[in-house]
Amino acid sequence: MTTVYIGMTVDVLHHGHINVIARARELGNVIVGLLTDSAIADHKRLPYLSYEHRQTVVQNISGVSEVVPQETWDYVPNLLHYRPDFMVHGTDWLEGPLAPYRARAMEALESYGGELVEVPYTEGVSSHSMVEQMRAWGTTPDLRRATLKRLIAAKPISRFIEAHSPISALIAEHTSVEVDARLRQFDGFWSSSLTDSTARGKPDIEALDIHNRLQNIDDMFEVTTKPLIMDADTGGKVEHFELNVRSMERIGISAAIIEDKKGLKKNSLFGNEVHQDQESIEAFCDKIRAGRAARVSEDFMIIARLESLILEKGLNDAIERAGAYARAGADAIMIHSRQSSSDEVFEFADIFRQEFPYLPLVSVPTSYNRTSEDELAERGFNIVIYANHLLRAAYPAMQKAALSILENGRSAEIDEDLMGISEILELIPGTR
Ligand code: SPV
Ligand code: MG
Repeated sequence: MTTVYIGMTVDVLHHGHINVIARARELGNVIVGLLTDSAIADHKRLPYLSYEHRQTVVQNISGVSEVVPQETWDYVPNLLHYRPDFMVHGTDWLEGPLAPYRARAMEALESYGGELVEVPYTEGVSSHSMVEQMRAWGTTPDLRRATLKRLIAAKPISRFIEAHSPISALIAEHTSVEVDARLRQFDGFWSSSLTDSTARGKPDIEALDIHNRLQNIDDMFEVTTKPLIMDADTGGKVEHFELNVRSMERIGISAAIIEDKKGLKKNSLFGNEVHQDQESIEAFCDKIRAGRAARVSEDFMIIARLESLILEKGLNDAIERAGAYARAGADAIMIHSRQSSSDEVFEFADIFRQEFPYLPLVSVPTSYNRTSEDELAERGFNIVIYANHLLRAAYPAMQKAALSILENGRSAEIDEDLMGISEILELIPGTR
């Protein structure tokens, strides 16, 4: 029986997909190579629907004989594996970023005598614009919360950045650059205790009430769709942490990171320059277990943060604690450091990975900022958090404008450094 291969993502099913499938069906038995989350994650945002959900949809389209995973953006591995008689694709790949993939697919088909059939691109319908429209409508707490685990499964390293207000969250949501024909974006937000407190003029000592923190996050959630990891400081008293886990889950937060300190917490980047106490291993394990028991959804992650290197307790202490926290059920481990080199966190990761090859590892390279994401991924880190950068960018810019207006007695001198009036008027849809 003649076989026909189509590679597809199918996040939003539309008649363009059906046109391609109908053409393929005329040629033979249709095998749909459905792109997996990890095949997609390297090139653009994860689809709304998980692989399993998309698979259910495609399997039930008439004319489709079989759905198989396409694990790579490139069609070649599946073409050489299934050796279909035909491959069908829309003409949208004749030029632009997909053109090299077309050339590679043609070469693979030629190598065993397969044939390429191209279907005119269906005008007036684009998955991309439909997905953008859906994103503008928003998301649900359940979908958003589950995205973190999907990202960890799909990407070598997921990229989170601090957001402390809706406007900073919009920057984190929408900023993207194209690098090597791939769209590079932030995968989600970090709600930092430092920047959340600082933006409200309060010290970073757990002085902001949790409901203030959650209201702030909910305001960001009003206008965005990406997942958020919350810096939950020490988690507070166990009984309070249990209640707070429920509150975090309910609004759609994906993870709480709690640090193994006790008493009055100070910011980690002070290290031992200020007095800070580390929690006992037993007490912190109890808190991890309590948080896990309190959560309603398996998608919500309790992440244990180690302060051993911050407090100069040494690598052995960090390793001992990491093992204990992992065995207590932590869903991931964050190792913090204030060194300017990543040597100590890399050493930690090497040892940790011997016992725990798969438990996700989180890094916060604020001080060791020359270490790249690729290096972190290579050494076994799954998440990188840029913990304070948007507020640190905003403050000096605002201060410069304030100073210039005072110095000059007018605003003309600073104007060219500012966003234009028409730009700010167009920034938020619906303003006009
Ligand atoms: C934060 O962003 O508040 C953190 C990370 O906890 S750090 O400031 O480095 O301690
Ligand atoms: Mg903090």
